Amino acid sequence: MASMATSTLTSSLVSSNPKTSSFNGSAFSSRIKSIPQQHTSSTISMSLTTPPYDLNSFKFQPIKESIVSREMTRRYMTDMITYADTDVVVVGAGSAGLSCAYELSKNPNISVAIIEQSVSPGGGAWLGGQLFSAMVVRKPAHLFLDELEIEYDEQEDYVVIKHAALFTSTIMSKLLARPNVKLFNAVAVEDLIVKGGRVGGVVTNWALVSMNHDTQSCMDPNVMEAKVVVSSCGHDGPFGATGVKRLRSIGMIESVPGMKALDMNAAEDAIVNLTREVVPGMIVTGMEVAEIDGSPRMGPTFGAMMISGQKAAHLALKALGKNNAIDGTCELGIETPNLVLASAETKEIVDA
Ligand code: AHZ
Repeated sequence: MASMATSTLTSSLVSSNPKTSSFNGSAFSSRIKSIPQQHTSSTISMSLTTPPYDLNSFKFQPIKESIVSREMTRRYMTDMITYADTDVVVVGAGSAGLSCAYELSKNPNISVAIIEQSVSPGGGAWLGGQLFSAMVVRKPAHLFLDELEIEYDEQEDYVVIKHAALFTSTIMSKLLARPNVKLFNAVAVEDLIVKGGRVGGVVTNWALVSMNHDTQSCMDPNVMEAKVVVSSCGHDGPFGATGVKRLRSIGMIESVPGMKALDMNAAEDAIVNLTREVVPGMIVTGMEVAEIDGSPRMGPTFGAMMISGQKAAHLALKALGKNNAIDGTCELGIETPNLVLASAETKEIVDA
């Protein structure tokens, strides 16, 4: 697979001897330090009462400014090389995109690049609705919260997380710690790569450049090839529904009618049911689904974003020829490190 070739390239960059290279930074392997996933209350109180340093005479280790620059540049450029050809690109890091990327990242053999135009990933999921904090999630989507170990106030048919930011920060912290995931924030998807009727990746640019094309002479974009693209750009707005609007303008789908007026009950079921591979190589999830299908919006209930994201991940696994919950070849919520290819036929498409 091409991603294996790039991994080899990456590991040769990564393993370059810092003493003999011009980078003068630490080898990447030195940054990998295992951190316990869960703290018991006793370990937390211990670390609060016995810090390993003295606040009255605190002094940092010295550093050279150029090393800081090189550490950041080397890692980012290495990520760009690694993810120039990736398994799945997720466009948009809102609640749907993050849920999709989290589910996909459970398979350590799949590389996942998340592209988010904003500096701040999370989309609309930092608040519950309007400016209120609480996030309402209708059952049975609370099972996804159980998996993420997010606390909630349980009611008969729904649960309430005390602050939407608790969901967003928790899923992000678990997702971004995984070695097969890279978030490229402040980067916008401007276009799609389409070959032979199949979406084969995305065209990217720094978001600030994308927003200022009319003030620049031509500034060409970059590209990222992907075996599967998941579009989770949310509903219409300055950047919203980018994926499906582009599919319409290049004639790959007929229309983008836009989301209909609010109906929570109809909307959430519809979003999950309509989450699908809309054209070969491109899956749509979250509120972007409502744009393409003209289904209602749900307003401030977030369960459909999570489950639509999960479904998009399993559709992507299916397209990659991996075990998935759509075919019933793996279960939801289970990490499946030793996946086998589902069919020789899809393997041929994926490897080609
Ligand atoms: O910045 C966007 C946001 O973070 C990002 N995005 C959009 N276009 C992009 C592009 N390149 C890179 N071209 C792009 N990033 O996509 C993210 C979308 O997140 P969101 O929270 O807006 O959408 P979602 O579908 O994940 O969640 C929708 C939440 C809503 S909207 C709603 C209603 O209006 O009724 N109800 C809910 C629960």
